[in-house]
Amino acid sequence: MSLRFLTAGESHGPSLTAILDGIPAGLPLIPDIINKDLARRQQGYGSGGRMKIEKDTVQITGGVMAGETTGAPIALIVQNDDHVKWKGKEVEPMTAPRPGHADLTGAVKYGYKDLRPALERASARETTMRVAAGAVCKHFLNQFGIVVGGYVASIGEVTANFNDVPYEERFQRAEESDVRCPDPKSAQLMRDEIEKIIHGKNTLGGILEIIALNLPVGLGSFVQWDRRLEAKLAHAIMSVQAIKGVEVGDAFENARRIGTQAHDSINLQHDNLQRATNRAGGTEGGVSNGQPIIIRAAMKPIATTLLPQPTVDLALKADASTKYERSDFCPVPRAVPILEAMVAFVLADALLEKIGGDSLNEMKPRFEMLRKATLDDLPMDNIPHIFWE
Ligand code: EPS
Repeated sequence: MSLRFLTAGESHGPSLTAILDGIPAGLPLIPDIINKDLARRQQGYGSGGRMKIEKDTVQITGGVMAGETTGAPIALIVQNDDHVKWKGKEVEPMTAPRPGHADLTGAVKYGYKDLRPALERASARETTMRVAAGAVCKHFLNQFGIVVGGYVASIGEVTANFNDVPYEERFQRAEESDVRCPDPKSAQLMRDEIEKIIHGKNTLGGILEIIALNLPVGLGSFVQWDRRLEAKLAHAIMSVQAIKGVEVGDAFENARRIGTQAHDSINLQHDNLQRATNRAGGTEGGVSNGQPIIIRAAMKPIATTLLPQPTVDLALKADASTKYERSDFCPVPRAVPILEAMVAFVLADALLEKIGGDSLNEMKPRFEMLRKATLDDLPMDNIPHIFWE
């Protein structure tokens, strides 16, 4: 792995931290680039009350000098404004685990005597730092013309229809919508669904699409299982709280198609190899093929519901109902920048693995020299040879 990042911090602790290690020197970086995505993560219809308390802004405390990365680990900190209300407070014991959350598995695994430590670290509040680190990765990819964007494709039973809309326009339209859906008609229906769910004291999930454009051919590899690009993408996406499924391209639809209708035929346009479709979603053999990367992720309705759910109180040793503090009703729109961040991290790492370099100046000429899917770049010997001698 060329690029690494770790996060630390609790949902109601003093602050959240990330260290992003491996970004080359010479990338201009100011907090505003990160703050823009942090603000996006805070917006979306169906969010809970916490987002009115927090004004997530980043402090860059390492790896950037005079507005440019130095090649050293980038250290990022975001304060939790809500912490002052929690510091020194006597909190109620939490002994009734929420089904679907980390409360029970956390207590069994770590032997907690109260469920709060599991809640505090498993909380999606941690995604603040993924977005912060991911914003740096996105900005790094932008230097090579690579763009990562996303939007909401469905919420509950409402599925949007925007097949004819180009990707860049989808991203733009999504940002104008408080449910991050590029199709205004469906966006209204999604809003109605969320409103119903808020009144019903429940939660709602959905499907998100994350797209990467202008990627070179050749990121990832088939030579080893852990180097396959879609495997790394799936891992990163599945690591996000409440994401329970991931698909690359038409994966599930392809499972119903016959072979000759499931792939993207290769044809020649002048000297370039072209595709009429992108059912593969931008990877073949674990390697990027130059087509847009298309990822779909399924987010479950989150586990914290205002409506009580059956559980067991571990202190009373009896059947009980879940207790509610505060949470989102539908965090799907807010998850767009989080998944973009994870995709950007994987792609930035794959690009660094492919061309390396300690500075942006070293990388740029290497990037320009990458082989493309053209006849000129693919000379074949075209002579018989003896196999395995
Ligand atoms: C938050 C995400 C959710 C919020 C959290 C802030 O996390 P969780 O996975 O725990 O539901 O509910 O805020 C709170 C826990 C709170 O005190 O309201 C986020 O994305 O910042």
